[in-house]
Amino acid sequence: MTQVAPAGPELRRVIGDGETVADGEVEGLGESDLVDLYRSMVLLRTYDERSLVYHRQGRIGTYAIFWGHEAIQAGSVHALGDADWIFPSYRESAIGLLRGMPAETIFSWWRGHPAGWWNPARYRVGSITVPIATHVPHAVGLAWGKKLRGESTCSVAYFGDGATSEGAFHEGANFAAVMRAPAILLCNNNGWAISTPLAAQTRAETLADKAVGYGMPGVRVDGGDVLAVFEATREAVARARAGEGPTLIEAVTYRCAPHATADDPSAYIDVERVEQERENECLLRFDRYLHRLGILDEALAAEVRDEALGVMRAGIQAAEALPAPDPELVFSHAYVEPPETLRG
Ligand SMILES: Cc1ncc(C[n+]2csc(CCOP(=O)(O)OP(=O)(O)O)c2C)c(N)n1
Ligand SMILES: [Mg+2]
Repeated sequence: MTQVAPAGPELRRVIGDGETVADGEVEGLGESDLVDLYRSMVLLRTYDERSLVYHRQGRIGTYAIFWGHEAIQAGSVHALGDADWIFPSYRESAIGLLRGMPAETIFSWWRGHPAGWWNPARYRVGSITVPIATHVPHAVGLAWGKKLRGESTCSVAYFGDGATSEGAFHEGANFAAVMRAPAILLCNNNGWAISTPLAAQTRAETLADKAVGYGMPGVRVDGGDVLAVFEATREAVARARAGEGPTLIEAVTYRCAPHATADDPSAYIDVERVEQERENECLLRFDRYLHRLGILDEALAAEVRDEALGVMRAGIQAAEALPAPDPELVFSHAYVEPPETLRG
């Protein structure tokens, strides 16, 4: 039987704190699975930290930081099958790395280079969506289509707390429930929609509660606990494959970084809270858990870190070595007949 460490009335957790809260475990996850999960988290963390540096060096454009959200991304992707589809928002821009997408491709996306476009079918990863929540109906439509074809594939849409106030979220969630689409709606509740706090966003007590209105299960997990996210997603995937329809997962976390590199959060953020949350961030928690189990030591951690750094260095170099794109491309897929003002 799976054990879930009790901590907090509703938030599901597996990882303890090494002191008063005991560690749980997830049934079916062996040592090598745990190390794989760790590798994925380090890869994402390294991507994110390097991206901030590359932005400051002028090597990529405005960048949406996901520091502290790696557990949500890695935990959920590891619970999927290879054929299942991922629909990321800008906050999950590097999630394709977990599907074998080259770092070069994602760096190119942030550089505004066409080499950053990919065929979604190749990795089963939809394009990075900047308009809030518009990919929720896409993910649900794909899942429904797969169901109509008799395939057992499911899809996951990633979006934020702010997205749950959007019409597209409502349309997607309602449609998913009505059609019993094999979709997982994964909300990263990081407490902020740019400078708007959750309390100014909704009167709902929890975002998982919204699931009730659509007639689907709503699950609340600790978004800093990679194993809790994994387990909740695995259950949602099993429901989807069994024909039981969609699940809304609310992964509760906290945004410890600016919304994006163009944002100055000092005007609205609670600096003390950010410091507290940074001390309890997801990678550190999983790192300590693996140390307690005797699965991870400094040598392995250093090897994983170095490997990820190597991937990033090679990725940015490859992206920078690409020839400049043809400016005509901006227009070539936009107009059958370019308007007079654009004809040169
Ligand atoms: C349809 C739409 N409206 C407004 C915006 C501007 N905008 C960009 S990010 C953002 C906040 C989104 O917050 P949330 O859904 O919580 O995601 P997070 O940034 O926290 O990951 C807004 C309103 C947008 N990108 N798309
Ligand atoms: Mg948010």
